[in-house]
Amino acid sequence: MEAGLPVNRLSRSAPRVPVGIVHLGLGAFFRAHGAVYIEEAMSLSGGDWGILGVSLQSATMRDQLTPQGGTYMALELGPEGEMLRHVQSVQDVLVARENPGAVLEAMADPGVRIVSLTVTEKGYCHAPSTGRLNMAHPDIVQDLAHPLPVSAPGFLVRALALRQARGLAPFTVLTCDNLPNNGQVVRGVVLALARALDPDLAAWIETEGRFPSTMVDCIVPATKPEDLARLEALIGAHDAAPVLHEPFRQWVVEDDFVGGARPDLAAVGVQMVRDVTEYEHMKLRMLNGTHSSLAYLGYLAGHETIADCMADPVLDRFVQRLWTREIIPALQPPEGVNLAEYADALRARYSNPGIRHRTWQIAMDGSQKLPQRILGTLETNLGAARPCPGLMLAVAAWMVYVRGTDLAGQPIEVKDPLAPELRLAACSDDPVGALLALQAVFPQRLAQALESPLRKAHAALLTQGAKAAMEAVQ
Ligand code: CS2
Repeated sequence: MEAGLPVNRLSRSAPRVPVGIVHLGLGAFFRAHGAVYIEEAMSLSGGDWGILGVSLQSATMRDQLTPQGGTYMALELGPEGEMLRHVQSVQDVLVARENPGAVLEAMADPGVRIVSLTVTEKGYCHAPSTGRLNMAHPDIVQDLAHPLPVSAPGFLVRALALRQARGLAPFTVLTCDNLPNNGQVVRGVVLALARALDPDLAAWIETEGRFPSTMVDCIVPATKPEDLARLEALIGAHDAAPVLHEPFRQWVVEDDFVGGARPDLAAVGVQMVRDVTEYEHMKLRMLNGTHSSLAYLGYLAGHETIADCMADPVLDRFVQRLWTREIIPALQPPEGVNLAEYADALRARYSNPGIRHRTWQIAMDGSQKLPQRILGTLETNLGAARPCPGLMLAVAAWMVYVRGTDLAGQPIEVKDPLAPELRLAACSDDPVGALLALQAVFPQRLAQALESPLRKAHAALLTQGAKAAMEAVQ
């Protein structure tokens, strides 16, 4: 581009498609993953599966995407090169906080047959240690009292109520968040809220509703300001909301949709299965479990990104040891999957230098992530009397991280819905004991068993520092 010339804005080139899917939580992950698969499925097999994106809180995405006709660029960053795609499956964007009524009407539209979600772990308003709806959550308290909701469970329940009242079939609820048994979790929170509002509605959802579980995978770091300039140089137009992602992607979906209505996902490589549990466990424990371990330990060791962690031989060895000695032995592989090969592939994915995935970003919301990513593996290993000093060190690193100061005394910006409680506990005279007492994170039975090894790991971190403590793990 010559300096001084006005830069065009990215605009829609493909015709609009009728909306069949409302998606709650229009973040970078869904735009790089589900929205692309759905677009590919429509172009191969047709179907009215246009997406209406909904941001629950912020207007930013709507403000960025609307002038571009809902479209954006997805830039794939591979070790062998880059690939660009102009994604056009999102037709329109609404902001729930500004106009909850319009979102409910959209969800109740007869053409809509799927409501998908990426609202992050905390968006389900559940207790991470039990998976059950937290009735005392401020958003749930408000959604019980007011017909216009603010929470994701609130929108699902009120929209399903409209559909029931209008004699329509329910939509399929397709959760794409990194929770174990994510379909069961969302079904549980929806039914709990519906029961509290209207038992007839709850009974209808229980029999007619469908909540397939899914396993989703693609590494999509938050888009950074420098990425916008890079995209502009590549395409010669301004895209306010591009997404950057790795080449690898996987989507495993339980094939259980209301009336069988869904895009032809199998045609574009989505694995349609009867039961997703083993895939979910594998991915949450092997990928997300080591991601979180590297996030806390890597941050404390001074590493900015996952790729930086992998370039450090101490962390590279440490993460391989986590897979082979602690995580794989506690897993049942999905049929036909070799977990050692899966670990090798993860190692290569983490090392991709094109992907600048910050440890700080992954460290966010640890209270919502630890149970399914790490504590489940610890529990299985404790039951089998298998020591797991590496994962203990990772949990201990989280305990240091959430106090809000690193090992050199520098401040950390801790993002977590429980941040104030975590900080109080982590800064008390007995940080390990006080954090283990948080039952929303640690089930009581597990807290007891974890106490002594965690005290040891925590002390090792404080006295030796992160890298020496990782090196000492045998
Ligand atoms: C990451 C995930 O931010 C995080 O917590 O662990 O977003 C991870 O990149 C994806 O689950 C990969 O599929």
